[in-house]
Amino acid sequence: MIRVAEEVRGASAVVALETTLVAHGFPPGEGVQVGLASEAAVREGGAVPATIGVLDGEIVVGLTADELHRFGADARKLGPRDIAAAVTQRAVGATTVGGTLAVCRSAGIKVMATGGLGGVHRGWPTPPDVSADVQALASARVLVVSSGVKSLLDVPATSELLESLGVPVIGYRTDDLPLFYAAHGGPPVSARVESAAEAAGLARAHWEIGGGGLLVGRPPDESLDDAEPLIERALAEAGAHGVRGQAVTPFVLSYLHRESGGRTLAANRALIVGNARLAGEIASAIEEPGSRFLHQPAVDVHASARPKVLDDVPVDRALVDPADERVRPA
Ligand code: PSU
Ligand code: MN
Repeated sequence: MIRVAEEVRGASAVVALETTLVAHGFPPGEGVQVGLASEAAVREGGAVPATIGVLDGEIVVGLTADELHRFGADARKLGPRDIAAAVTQRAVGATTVGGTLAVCRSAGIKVMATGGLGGVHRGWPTPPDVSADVQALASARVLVVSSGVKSLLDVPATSELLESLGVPVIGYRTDDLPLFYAAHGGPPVSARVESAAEAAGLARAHWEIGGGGLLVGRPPDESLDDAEPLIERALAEAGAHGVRGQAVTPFVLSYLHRESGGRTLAANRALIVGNARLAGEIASAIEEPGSRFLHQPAVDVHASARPKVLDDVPVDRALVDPADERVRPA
């Protein structure tokens, strides 16, 4: 049921890429160009790209360029719940971040790149729309590089949900989560890294202690700071047209691309390709022996979690009865 391209099978450092943005994130024809440019960027970063989608009754890990051209606007959008149906019904299926992560889990791929993660929609619980991307990320041992979460969402609520689910939100050379088009202004990240190697070390440490997915937020190189009023208009327009569920993102993106005179389109393309390059660098660094030890103090969770007053208490006693120790310091 899963066909893994030969080059992907033989590679140690692999970056998964989704097909929803190819099929539904850009005007016809342009998504494929963005997909191919992302693949080239992964290679520049030092890894092998594996673009994922469903074709002819198979989950394909590592689509060829010819196959990628079949992912047009009529492709089904596949979250994790939709993959099996697309396989058995032999549909052309474009995987979202969540759908791609579900495939990464079975294929053993550790890094993925995208534009923006899905999350909690504005106005929750009306509509009660939370992207399956979030749960998929929490449960897959995959590091996702994005420019934060999609700007049309409730970004602070999505950040809170990621914390609840134990997903580290790492800022790549930033202290706050990028807002997709805008480089800054999101909620604070849970840790900041300065390099791909540092991100790789942090991911390996997270997985060593049994953790699942991680989000690395990379700010776009050129910040588009005036998109917000346009996003609000796009969402109002979507509501007025009764657009719901999986159709919201494609509707809003094409509205923005049209109304901004192509500025959001150029920004979206550039940030996706930049994220793919960084993901390539991180994937290749993850495979370096010893990357876990590059920044060991930053992941010494016990040291930072222990209350100050317990600093001199032997570790085993501190763990047995910390509350008691606080009253009667040793
Ligand atoms: N970000 C983009 N373009 C996109 C998406 C995100 O720049 O097309 C897609 C991703 O595939 C993401 C999906 O997984 O939107 C989330 O959709 P939903 O909110 O319906 O789960
Ligand atoms: Mn949704």
